[in-house]
Formats: sequence, structure tokens, C-alpha cells
Amino acid sequence: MVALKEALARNGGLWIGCAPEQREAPSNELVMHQRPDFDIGLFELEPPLYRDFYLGYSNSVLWPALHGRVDLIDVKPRYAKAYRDVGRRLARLVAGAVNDDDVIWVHDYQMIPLAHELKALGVKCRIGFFLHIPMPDLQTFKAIPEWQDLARCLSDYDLLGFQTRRDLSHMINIFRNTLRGELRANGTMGISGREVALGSFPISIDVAGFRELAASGADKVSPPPLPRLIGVDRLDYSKGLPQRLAGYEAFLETHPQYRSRVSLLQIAPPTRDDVDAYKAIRSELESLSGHINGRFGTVDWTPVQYIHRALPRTELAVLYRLSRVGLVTPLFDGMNLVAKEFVAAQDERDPGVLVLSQFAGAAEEMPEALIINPHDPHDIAQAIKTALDMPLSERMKRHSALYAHLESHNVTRWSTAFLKQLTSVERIGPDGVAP
Ligand code: ADQ
Repeated sequence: MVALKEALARNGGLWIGCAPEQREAPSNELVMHQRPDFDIGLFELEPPLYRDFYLGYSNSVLWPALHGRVDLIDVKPRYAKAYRDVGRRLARLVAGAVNDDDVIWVHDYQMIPLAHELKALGVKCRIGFFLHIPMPDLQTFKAIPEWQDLARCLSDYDLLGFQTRRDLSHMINIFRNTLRGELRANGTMGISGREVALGSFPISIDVAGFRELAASGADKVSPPPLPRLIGVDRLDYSKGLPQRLAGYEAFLETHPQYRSRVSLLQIAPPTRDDVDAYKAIRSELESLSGHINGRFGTVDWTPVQYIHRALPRTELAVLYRLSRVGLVTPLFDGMNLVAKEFVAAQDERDPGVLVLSQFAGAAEEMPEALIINPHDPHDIAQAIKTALDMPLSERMKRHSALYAHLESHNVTRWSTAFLKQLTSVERIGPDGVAP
């Protein structure tokens, strides 16, 4: 979160986050770390509470539900309780660290109840929330047993930010139907006697910085022997990895002239390994890449190279730059920064082509990518073929349009736009009147 760190360093402020390690006897205070640019305050949780809050409610209920995978929701009353307990506990710690004229920017689905709990403690700051992952439609949202509580907690923020217009319209519909929210002409909603501002704020990257990282690193590396397709994703079921491999298999099957002429590099570091659904995706991917290599590979050619770990950023930037095709095929994704990194990393004199899922938030902003349906392997196969055959002039045209958009919509613009709107919201006390 380079942009947030920059914004904090610029304006002064405190970064509050969960401690990387849990303790049997957690501190009842924020554990402060003083730094020259901005201070950090960490909150600690005992291991069972952390498990139920983070692996449980956050990542076995909210993550699958908000990504439309209601079949993967694992409902346990103790998960929901831990989630609310953590919100209450964190609110007490935050309340002791802020003044009324501070603004608080809360990030992501793990922290939805925070504004509600802070306001219950009498905190009068302006509080904004940004959801990094999708907001699904009303019917999907209702699969979360606590959906009404969550909708109410969301309505306690002063400003709600989403990645896309798609997510924003889902939130508006949820508020309309569950809390009788009324949309005003200025885009705010009137809910239970107070005004909630909402907007779409597509997140981005440090575009020029990433381009520079890729360009300077690539000078020291020789290009791969074959045109390379690249995929870079946390190993998560929302990222459409099996579907991507099925698309690549369909491509090799229907275009035998490309066998031994391309390779696919898939980098997928482990994440949330303790959740069952993540163990399943790991073994599925290993077996699919083994299947493709067994079916098409030769003594001299391995069709799929699969790396199951994180790589340093510079190395990643260079790998993107030296790849002919970027494959970003999530089934559902808030934004997907890999799509933006791939474009930023390209050499504009000989750019690679981005193949992008219609269900990634990034697709709203990147129409010059080859947009595909990740559920259709033949669509992916066709896009791979189109990308590999695309003449230089068309690659340059598409890349320059994508790059120009990213350059003018970088991550600093994202954080500045959100904070500007949050600081302009009128401050309203918990009783609904301006203090
Ligand atoms: P993520 O689901 O983590 O983020 P994404 O936006 O693609 O998804 O970001 C992943 C980041 O991790 C990228 O910066 C990528 O470079 C890095 N990464 C992935 N694999 C890596 C590897 N092997 N080694 C090193 N780095 C690796 C959530 C939402 C997204 C949203 C972001 C930001 O799910 O939709 O775009 O937050 O809001």
C-alpha cells in the first residue's frame, strides 16, 4: 500500500494494523512504533480469536460470499462472534488514539463494523471505508447470515468507496432494498435519517515507478527463448487459475503449430493455506499443470512452468516486460493490479498483449485489452492466438491507449480523490447533528 504510506507521510497520521504475530496474552493497547515518516500502531489478538476472525469469518464467509462463491461459505456462529468482538476491541483502541477533527480511513472486508463501533463510543471523526474486493448483487449478499447487520454497519460510514461502478450500483441496490435507502441527486444516500456518500474509486499502481523498475531491470536479463505467456496471482480460487490452464490446453489442442513454440509461466504464491478451499485449489492446479505437461510436453519443451512462491518485485516487473502475453482471468475480482502492472511494465516499442477477464474490476477501465469470458476455454484459447499473432502496430496502439489511461489514473490520484471527498463530508455526530 505504497499510496497510503505516501499519503500518511505527506499529511501526517497513524497507520493502525493487525500485528503479524498473535499472542496468548495480547496487549490492551496499540503497540506503537515511531518512525520518521509516520507512526504505526499494531493491535494484537490471541491466536483462537485471530483464527476465528481472520481465517474464519473474514476468509471463509465474507471472502467467498463477496466473490460470488456462496457454495464455499463455512458458517459457524463462533466466526461471526469473533468478527464483531474484534471490531469492538479495535474500536476501543482506535477511539483512544484519535481526535474529533481527524479523519479515519478503514480498509476492506475484515473491518466493516468499525465505524459502527466507533460511533457507539461517541467518536465524532469522519470515517470512510474502501472495499478492495467486489460488492456482489443483493441475492448473493443475502447468503451471508449476518447480511442485515453488515448492511447497517456499512451505512454508518460517512463515505463508502468501491473499485467499480458495478460494485457501487450493487451497494446502492442493497441499501435501497434492505434499509430503504434513498439515492439523492448528488449521489449520496439518505439512510435512517443520515447521509452516506458513496463513490467508485478505482485503485491503481505507481505506474511510472513500475515502468522504470521493469525497464532498468530488463537491461540486465536476456529474453526468454520462446514467446512467453505469464500469469501472476495469489493462489486463490477467485483468480480463475484452473480455467486459465483449461484455456491454454484448448489453445495447444486446437493450434498444434504452436506446440514447442510458446511457454506459459504461472507464478502463484501460497495464501491462507489453513483454509480447506485453498488446499483444494493448490492440488487442482498442480494436477492440471502436470496433466498439460504430460500430454503435450517433449524432452526439449515444458508447456507450463509453475512457481509456487512469491518473487521480489523487480524480478516480477522484468518477467512481465519480457512476456508476450499477460493472462489475467479471474472469475470475479475487485480490481486486479496484475493487469495494471503488466501494462506498466511493457516496452512501448514492442509491447505485449493483455488478456483480461470481463469479471475483473480492471476491465471497466481497460477496454483495449483482449476481454474474455474466463468460463469459456475456447474464448481464452482464441484470445491467446489473437495476442500471439497481433501485428506490432496494433500492439502499440492498444498499449499506448492503456498506458495513457493508467498514467493519468495512478495510485496517488486514487488516494487523493478518496481523502478529498472524505474530508469534505460534513461532520455529523452519533445523534445525527453536527457537533
Ligand atoms: P489481491 O487479491 O491480492 O488484492 P491483486 O490486485 O492482483 O489481487 O494484487 C496482487 C498483488 O500481489 C500484485 O501487486 C502482484 O504483483 C502481487 N503478487 C502476486 N503474485 C506474486 C508473486 N508470486 N510474487 C510477488 N508478488 C506477487 C485485493 C483484491 C484485488 C485488488 C487489490 C487492491 O482482490 O481485486 O486489486 O486488493 O485493491
